[in-house]
Amino acid sequence: MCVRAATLVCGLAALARAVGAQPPQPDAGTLGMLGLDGPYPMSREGSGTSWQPDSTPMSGVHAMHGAWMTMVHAQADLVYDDQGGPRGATQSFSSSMLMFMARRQLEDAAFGVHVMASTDPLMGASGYPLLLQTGETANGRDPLIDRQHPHDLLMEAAATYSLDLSPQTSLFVYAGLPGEPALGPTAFMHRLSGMDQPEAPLSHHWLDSTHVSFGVVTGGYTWRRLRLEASAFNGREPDQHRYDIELRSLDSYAARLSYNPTRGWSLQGSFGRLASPETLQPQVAVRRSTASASYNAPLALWWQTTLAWGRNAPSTGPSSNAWLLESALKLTDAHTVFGRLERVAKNELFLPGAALYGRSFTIDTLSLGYIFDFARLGALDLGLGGLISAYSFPSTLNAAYDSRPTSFLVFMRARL
Ligand SMILES: [Cu+2]
Repeated sequence: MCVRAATLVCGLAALARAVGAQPPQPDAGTLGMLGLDGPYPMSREGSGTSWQPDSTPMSGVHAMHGAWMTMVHAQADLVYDDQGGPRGATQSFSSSMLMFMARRQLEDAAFGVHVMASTDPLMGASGYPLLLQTGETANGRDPLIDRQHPHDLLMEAAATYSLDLSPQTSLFVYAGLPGEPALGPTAFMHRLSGMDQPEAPLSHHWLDSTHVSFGVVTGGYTWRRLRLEASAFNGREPDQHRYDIELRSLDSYAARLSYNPTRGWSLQGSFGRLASPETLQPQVAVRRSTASASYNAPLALWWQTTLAWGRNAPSTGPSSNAWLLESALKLTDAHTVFGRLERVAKNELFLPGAALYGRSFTIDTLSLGYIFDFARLGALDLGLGGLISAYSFPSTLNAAYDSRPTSFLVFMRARL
């Protein structure tokens, strides 16, 4: 191996072997599948190159085709959305995600492919109503407010190559167009604690909004339960044209340290500098810091909880913080309960010219939901769910939002 690999690689390997006494064999978890980006259980891999706890159950359909292992995972929600108060709206929409992964074992390396697509653009450029949500644009001129932008048709097209230096040590590279840089926790629709919830978190643009970045290159080093990785990426948020591929320079960078101390825990801290994230304010750079912990409690079928913090420090204007506590508990094959509690400081709730334009408000929101998986057709689970959200904010916002708006969603879900 050292003949092929660089001296630095061999040096790191020797160091890792020296530090990690008696390296055990790779732990492939209960299903025996190894990750795309390193010799650890595949269940550890979240979105992009992020980690979640090793004991996270894997969904989807797995198959072997010669030296290739493939996995297909899909989810589609048909949602009736009723957001309360004067700024609320009702809308029916569907959101979906189709994920394909493939892994090929090489002699002491692995090659992996991630492809993810979504029919979200069909809901229209302005997405769906979501009270107090901000971020991105529908027309290239006005910011979206009280609405959640749709995701792009192509959410990820990435390849990875990981080189095993020892049974527990590896190097990897990941390149995606689009892809997800090493910034933030596993994205909300991929982490177990958040994927049952059919709406995006209000903290999306503090924690995981870079999950669809048009141009990402990441390199990293994994030693046992620790990973250090760094990315160069295009930090501009996707534009309103949701069917295209956007080409820009890799003007932004990020680095993340991930640690899974036990099978039930996953921790990460990350920092990134987004050179010009917003189309509408291209002159503003943002420094983003995030930290998160996810925990799988050994209760019922599974129970995952995530606590996350994110901070955006723009090059002009005040910094803002977001907190998220999110949990989902699968009691039986049929019954899942979930919830999300967030605190976010938002200063983009009003357009220029409004009296409250530019003012920052601390928003608290709590969403609680339940889904009943009533049928299984082959590998497909069909469910019916509901979600109710309540908010708390300064009374200055009452004229715009009412004092106590409530919102609800009902949805049908198919999941592979
Ligand atoms: Cu997103």
